[in-house]
Amino acid sequence: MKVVALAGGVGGAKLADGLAQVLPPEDLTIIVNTGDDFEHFGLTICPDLDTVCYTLAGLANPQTGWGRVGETQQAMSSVEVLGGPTWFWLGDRDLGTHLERTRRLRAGDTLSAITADFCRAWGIRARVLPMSDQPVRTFVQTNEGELAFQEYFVARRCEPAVSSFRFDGVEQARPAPGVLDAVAAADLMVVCPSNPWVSVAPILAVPGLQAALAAKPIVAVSPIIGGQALKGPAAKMFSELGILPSALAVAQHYGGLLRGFVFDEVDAAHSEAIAALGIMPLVTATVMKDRTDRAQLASEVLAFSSQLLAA
Ligand code: FO1
Repeated sequence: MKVVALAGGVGGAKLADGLAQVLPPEDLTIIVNTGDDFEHFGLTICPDLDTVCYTLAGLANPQTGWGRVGETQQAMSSVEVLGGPTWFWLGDRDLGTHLERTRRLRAGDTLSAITADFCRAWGIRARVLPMSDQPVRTFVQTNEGELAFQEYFVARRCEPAVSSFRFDGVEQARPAPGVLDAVAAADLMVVCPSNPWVSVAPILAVPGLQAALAAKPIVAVSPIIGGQALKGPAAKMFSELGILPSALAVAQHYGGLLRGFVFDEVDAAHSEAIAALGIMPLVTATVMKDRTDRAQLASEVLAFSSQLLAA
């Protein structure tokens, strides 16, 4: 079964790793949000791409989910002594990724070509594609005005209340090479348990993506468990947008896009309401504490999807 996953952030990266463990590499493409990307110290930082790649390569920091395991902190410690900005912390090995990516972007290479080369170097066999080679930058409208995404997320620790989102540059963006072909060839699309507002929405906003997806069976995994996000501001965002955060709210948010929806046992009471939306529910354990849990959830998503496709 050829699978295309949409991912961003730590939860998305974990399920992507589960899918990579159980699918042949040639059957898996992961399309990653680049709306979180930004320029810092003159470098292009792509947090979601790096989180997905480090996770697939077994290089991710298990404590944070982002950045690299076994990091040293010499560069930022040095910046700190000099009074420079340390609000966005870059470990030494991670910094090497940003240096080399930025060098190649300046030399005229595309983000998708660079990502493919980095994946090869890191031993990642599934295909990882940025959603677009053109820059798209998420901005968050808040009660304190508009904030660039990392300013909101890291510098302000998601404290301001959100009212809407803007994906700057998205109208001019095109799907990265391989994205539309992968979607066209896919038997199944999986929306990973990523933040619907700031990880998945930017991908869906790339012109041509929604139209390509319209004909495809799509199964999403809920990032909301028992009314909370395991990590990040997804539940807080739902509340601030006037929506009670729940697995049902996520299913309603994706609505007609979905054929199936996978959500946690603690939310089993939402099954009927989700089925009433015309979306097939699957209730299972969705918390991924280790690599085995990731593979287990991925297997269940695929088995459930096979049933859906056969029905
Ligand atoms: N998140 C933080 O909360 N604080 C940081 O200092 C930080 C640094 C960082 C460096 C590289 C990277 O790839 C990600 C980093 N993140 C950090 C996480 C990241 O900003 C967010 O998790 C994503 O953008 C949201 O998906």
